[in-house]
This record gives sequence, structure tokens and C-alpha cells, in this order.
Amino acid sequence: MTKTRPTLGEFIIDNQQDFPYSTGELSRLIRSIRLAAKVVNHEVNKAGLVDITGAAGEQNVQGEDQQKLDVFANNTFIQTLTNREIVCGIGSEENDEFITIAGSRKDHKNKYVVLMDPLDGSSNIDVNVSVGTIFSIYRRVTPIGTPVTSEDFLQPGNLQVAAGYIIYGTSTMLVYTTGHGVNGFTLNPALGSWYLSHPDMKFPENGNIYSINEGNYAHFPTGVKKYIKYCQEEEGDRPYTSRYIGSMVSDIHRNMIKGGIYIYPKSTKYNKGKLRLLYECNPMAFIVEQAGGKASDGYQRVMDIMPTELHERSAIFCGSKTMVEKAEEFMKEYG
Ligand code: AHM
Ligand code: MG
Repeated sequence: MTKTRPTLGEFIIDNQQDFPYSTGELSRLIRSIRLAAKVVNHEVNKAGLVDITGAAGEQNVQGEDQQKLDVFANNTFIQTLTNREIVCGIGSEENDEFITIAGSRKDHKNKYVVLMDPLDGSSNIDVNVSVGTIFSIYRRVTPIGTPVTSEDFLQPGNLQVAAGYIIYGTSTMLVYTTGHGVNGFTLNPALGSWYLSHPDMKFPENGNIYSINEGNYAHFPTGVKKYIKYCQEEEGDRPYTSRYIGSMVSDIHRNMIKGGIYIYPKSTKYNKGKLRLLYECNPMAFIVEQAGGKASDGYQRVMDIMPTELHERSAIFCGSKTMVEKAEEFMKEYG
């Protein structure tokens, strides 16, 4: 008889040791994210059926068009986390400032802050391509009982307590880590349950996929241009295959399963990189490292960067360790 895979709820109960300093708060937080993800998934899946796709007519703090589903996902995650009284603050890619959550007793008693990109790659929705939610969880550093401050959000990635992503793809998956490896759960939409489909996910040590927006080639630094040429050379296991969805979660998810490198470098177009350190780079870096891969800004570990602002951007080179180390060699040599 085939053994049934545990559900996410069962997995959390069976792996309490994965929840450091556990008072049950972090497990409740993951459960809330699981719930919000189901609501967003439902909405994303019917995006083609109702008039919900397309720009909402507003721009986010980085001056980019907000899609209606971005707004919906942002509100859903914020409301779910606020109503369940499990976090003391939320930072979102879609909000200018962080949100302070006092709780119904106004006592600021919760200890975790969440940083998130509620719907990453949302420009892909109108063309039915996978999008994702990315989240990152830290313990607050200011005293419990006081309102959160920016100090609670501006922590280096190496202090993350948990991080994860939801990929709204051909199937919907929730992949997360609490610092004890990476596990992936697939949603059974008929039952509304998440089943452990990808236990202990591991980045292959090496790979043959490189994922970068080569349309920006002219704007890239020399090290990146040389690395791209290296990927394309006919030698040994090269040329590598080029795969770029333009949806960070999907590109990294695929590379984690098949082996590869994802790069969004600094360029003359984005002099600090395009992706956000706190909402995108750090959580994905935590997952990548926990799966045995590597995440760098080209020169140093992404998770060791000390953030100075909420919406800070960073370059990222992440994926199979051997590939990232090779790309770093090019960056060191050519800059
Ligand atoms: P978003 O947060 O506005 O959706 O932007 C992030 C996305 C990533 O998912 C993706 O890898 C990247 O932007 C694609 O950017 P580009 O179109 O410049 O290649
Ligand atoms: Mg994003």
C-alpha cells in the first residue's frame, strides 16, 4: 500500500524541532501564510475569467505599475496576518512604509516581523505565466511591548528565522525553510490541503541552465558579459541551456530542481540591481543556501549584506554552487 504523504499541518506538528524558540507562534504564522496563499491562488487561477487582470492604475513605491492582483495579494496577506494577531509588523514591496501591528490589546506582544513580495513577476499574469509570493520572517530586535521600528526590518538575511515562496504554476506549491533544509508542498485544490511533495529539496551541485535577461546584455558589467559568453562556449559540458521566465520564483524553482544559475546583476539600467534585498533576494538566498546552493551579489554572500533601507535593491547570482562560484570568478576578474 502506498504511504500517504503528510500534509503541511502534519509536517509542522511532526517537525516542531524545526521551529526555534517555539511557543507555537512561528507554526501559526506559517499556517496563516498557508491560508492566505490559498486565497491568492484561487484569485490567480481565475485571473483569465474575470476582469481582474491588468493595471490597477496606480504605481507602487518604486514607480512601477501595480497590477490588480498585486493589490489583492498584498491586502490578503496583510489582512490574514493582522487578523490572526501573530506578527508585530509587516514590510511589503507594495507599501511605502512598514506596517506596525499593535494587536487587539494594543500591547505589541508578538515577536515576528514579516517581509514579503506578495505577487512577484506579476507582469506575467496577463499571459498566463507562473507568478509567486515570497516571504521572509525575522524575530524583532526591539523590546516586545513597544511598537516596531525600522531596526526590526533592516536585519541582514543571515538572521532570518524562516523564508519561503509560493509558486502559482501548473500546480501550486509552497516551499519553505526554517533553517533545517527545504521542503516543498503541493496544493490539492479539490481538498484545499498541501501535501509534502518535495521533501528535503537539494540544489544540484552543478547544472547546465543559466537564467538571465540577455536583452539587457549591452547594459551588463564586463564580468557578466564574459560569464554569459563562457556559458555559451562549446567546451566540456557547455554550452549551457538558457531559460528565463522573467518570474524569479519560477526561474529559481526550476533551477533548484534541475540545476542552474539565476542572475539579476547590476547594470547601467539598474545601478544597484533591480531586485529587492529584503523581499526577494534574502528570502530566496536563504532557501537556496538551505538547499545546498549559493547566493551572492557577485562578490559577497547576499545574506551578509547589512540593509540600510526597506526597499533596498541588490544584484543576485544564485543557484548551483559550482556555477555561482564560476560567475563570481568572472566578477572578481573583470568587475
Ligand atoms: P516585480 O517584483 O515587479 O514583479 O519584479 C521582479 C521580477 C522577477 O520576478 C523577475 O525575475 C524580474 O523581475 C524580471 O525582470 P526583467 O523583466 O527586467 O528581466
Ligand atoms: Mg517582485
